[in-house]
Order: sequence, then C-alpha cells, then structure tokens
Amino acid sequence: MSGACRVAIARTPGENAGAGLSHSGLGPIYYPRLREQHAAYVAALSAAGAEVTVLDPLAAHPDAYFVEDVAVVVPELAVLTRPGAPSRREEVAHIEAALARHRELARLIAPATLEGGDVMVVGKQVYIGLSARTNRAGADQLAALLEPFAYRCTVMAVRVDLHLKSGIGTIGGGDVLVAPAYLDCRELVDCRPIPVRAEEAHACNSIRVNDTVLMPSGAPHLRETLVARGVDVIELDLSEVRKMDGGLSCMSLRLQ
Ligand code: CIR
Repeated sequence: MSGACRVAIARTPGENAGAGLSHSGLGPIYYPRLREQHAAYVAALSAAGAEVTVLDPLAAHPDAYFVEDVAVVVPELAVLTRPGAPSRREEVAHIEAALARHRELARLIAPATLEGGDVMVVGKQVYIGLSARTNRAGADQLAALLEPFAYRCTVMAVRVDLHLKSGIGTIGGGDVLVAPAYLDCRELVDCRPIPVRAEEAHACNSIRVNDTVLMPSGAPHLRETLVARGVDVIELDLSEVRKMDGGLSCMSLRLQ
C-alpha cells in the first residue's frame, strides 16, 4: 500500500483503559493523558488528510481502542479477525458497522486466531506473523481470503514483543522499518528495509498516512533518517499507550 489513506477509523479509549491487557511493566496509565495522546493522534491523522471516524468507547472492552487488531483491511475487502486474546473477541462485532460502510466483509472463524497487529501489507505482499495471538489457522484463513485478489501471503515468526508490527512497520513506497531482531529475516522480500536502532525499536511501529509519516517520539535517529529522505514527519507522544503494550498503528484502521 502506498500510504494513501482516505478514511481512518479510531475509537476513543474508555475510562476503563487501564484494565486492558498489559505486560509492559511500565506502570499504570494516567487516563487524562491517554485521552490527550489519543486526541493528538486523531488530529495527526486528520492533518495528514484522512477523514477520521471516531467511535465511542466500549465500557466492557478496555482494549477496544486498539481497533487495528479486529480487522485487516485491503482495498478489495475487510476481514474481521478472531483475536487470540479471548478478552478481545467481542470487540469484533463492534467494528462491523463502521467497516461495512466502506468494504465487503469477510470473517475468520475458529480455530483461527489472528490480530491485525500481526499483519503488514506492503502493496500486494502481505506478511503474517505467528505470535501468541495469531495462529497458523488464522494465517491460512486470511491468506485464503486475500489470495483471490492476487495478494501473496508470507507467514513468519514474531520474534519480539506482542505483534509483528511491534518490530516491523511499512511507511509506504516499499520502505519498511526493521528492528534488529528482524534484520536477518529471509521472509522480508519485495521491500526496502530501513534498519532501526535497538533503543528506538518501538518506532518501527510508525505509519504512513498519505504524504506524512506518523511516528512515536523518542526515536531521534530514525526521525533524522526520515527527514533526510524528505519525508514529512509528525511525532506523537504515546507514553500511556505504550504502557498498555500499544503503539501507533494499533489505534486506527486506515482505508484507501
Ligand atoms: C493487547 O494486549 O491486546 C492490548 N493491550 C494492546 C494491543 C496493541 N495492538 C497492536 O499492537 N496492534
């Protein structure tokens, strides 16, 4: 995908966001700051040219603002996932209506598990990470749904952190940010890797929105690299989001 993004779907974090799943060890979130950071994120999507739909919080689902995990969207269809985290499965039903306005829907079924954070789409090449959240059946079902539209699906192991895109991120034009753990990956074909330092690896989870790259703050070297390439960058403080194991891509579904 070029980074073209006409529409983005996000969801406001609920007051219960601190009850979401987390293994970060970074301590409790400060909810007012999370709201500010989320609002800045939505503003950045909008500034980059996306028409943003912001859905209401879901009181019963503290992780529901990580909307990326409940669907995989390509220009031809949207695939509703079956999250590997049982506590997140009911979130899927709550994204259907928003997606149905833009795409035909397909869905993964048991025994598949898959979360959108484990799927990276680079043009017609799709990388699917096997993780604690995404299993082989999930990868196979997704591939079977995408391959009729000429997508090539490559399944690979998630090596660090929660999801594939915690350590690899596409920023458009075939450029892919790669954390040290993935630099020797044979599966990464048909893309141009940009190595990211270990201390800035969290910034692999950056996104391209039209002509702008949205990236988390705290990665000055990567920022310099991108600026030197002539990329417009918006940096976002995501301290509270990271406490919940989340990143920048997780908080929106972006549609061409
Ligand atoms: C979870 O553990 O499911 C959430 N607390 C964080 C999900 C982050 N999503 C993502 O990286 N795509």
